[in-house]
Amino acid sequence: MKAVIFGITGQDGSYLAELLLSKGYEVIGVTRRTSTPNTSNINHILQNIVLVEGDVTDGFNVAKIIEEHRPDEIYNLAAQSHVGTSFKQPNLTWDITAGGVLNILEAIRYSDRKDEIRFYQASSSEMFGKNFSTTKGRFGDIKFQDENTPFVPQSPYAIAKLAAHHLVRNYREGYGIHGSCGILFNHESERRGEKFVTRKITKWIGEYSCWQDSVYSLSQTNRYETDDDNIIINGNYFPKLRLGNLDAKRDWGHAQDYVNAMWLMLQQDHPDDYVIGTGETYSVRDFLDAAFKHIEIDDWESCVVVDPEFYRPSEVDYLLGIPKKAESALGWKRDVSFSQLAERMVDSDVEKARLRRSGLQAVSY
Ligand code: NAP
Ligand code: F7E
Repeated sequence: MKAVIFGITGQDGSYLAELLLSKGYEVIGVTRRTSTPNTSNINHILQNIVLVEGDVTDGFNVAKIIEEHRPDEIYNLAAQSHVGTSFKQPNLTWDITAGGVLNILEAIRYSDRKDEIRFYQASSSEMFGKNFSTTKGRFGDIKFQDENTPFVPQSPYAIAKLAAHHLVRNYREGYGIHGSCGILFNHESERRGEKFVTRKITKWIGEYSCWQDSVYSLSQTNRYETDDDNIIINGNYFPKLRLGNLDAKRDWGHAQDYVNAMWLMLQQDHPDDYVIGTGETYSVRDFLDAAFKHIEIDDWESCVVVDPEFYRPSEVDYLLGIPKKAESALGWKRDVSFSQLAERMVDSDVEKARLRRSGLQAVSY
């Protein structure tokens, strides 16, 4: 089997490539030209995959890649995927996140292998926006989202994703394309982009914990104080962690579990859309609790500054995905819990910070 992955350098692309290689696939990864290397997530598998240069906004290029490589499966993970950035660069977000999908669908539609190709589109829980469904629980109403919850997107990113989602449905119904959409709730990992809130937190913890060890080791008598923006130990300054809305609630899983769902969707005879989530929701505060607890800090409030810079013009307050359909139809289940996720991310970032400080950081070519 042969698969093309658009977005292979990202978090999900790298885990999906590993999964497909483990199943014996030939993997073709599409990467954009960048002025400095950005293959750190896939350096360990570069020998086993074929990388081709491409950009989903270039329709001719997309069609040529599909024509030349003749894949059985195409996974579109390419996107301008940062919600905050989508408010600052809405046009770019639209071109990549919506327009890019149209380019892939058109290439499949006109391919002589249209009926053989199976297509996965990375839809998002952000499409639900402010909306949720409710059900009666033991202690009152429970709010959740599933395949029947109507979409009310709240950002240029979510609107672009929803356009793409409807395009896939339209090409499925209109042209018989085998296209499935995974409506994935937040999933994170040791490879998560550093500007997403979980990784921003764990990266800060990694750097801080190494800095703290090094300044404590210089003196017997330690003096810990803080000012508005810094933590000060023995006269050495470390900038506090600056975050936005700490009350937003998300359904956070581990990316490794979620790429398995993508593959399972394309193994079905009939294309369909599936919600992938954990059925649990936690606030940014809860993530801070879990992550700081792992390095034995209870009062993370003294390390964090709430900065309006990181607030969004419109926020998604509450996400909790019910993956019942995926569990019963695909046999999908997640393995990594919320606290395991936070702990794995902290451990990885502490280790990375140690390597950076000791000058042993892995070099990427
Ligand atoms: P990510 O780490 O930001 O990866 C995005 C990938 O898209 C990167 O490989 C990036 O390449 C590539 N890309 C961006 N613009 C491109 C373009 N114009 N042409 C070709 N490639 C382009 O995102 P992720 O977390 O792995 O998520 C994968 C997909 O799932 C995305 O579509 C995202 O929107 C969606 N999604 C993510 C989540 C989540 O919680 N992670 C949840 C729901 C849906 P560069 O390395 O060159 O930037
Ligand atoms: O924000 C709040 C922020 O940027 C989570 C993408 O993968 O998942 C992701 O989108 C929450 C939001 O992820 C900061 O306001 C507070 O409420 O980590 P995030 P996201 O916006 O949920 C969905 C499913 C996708 O599809 C997307 O591609 O955290 N928050 N302080 C902050 N967020 C960021 N980034 N930075 C902060 O300083």
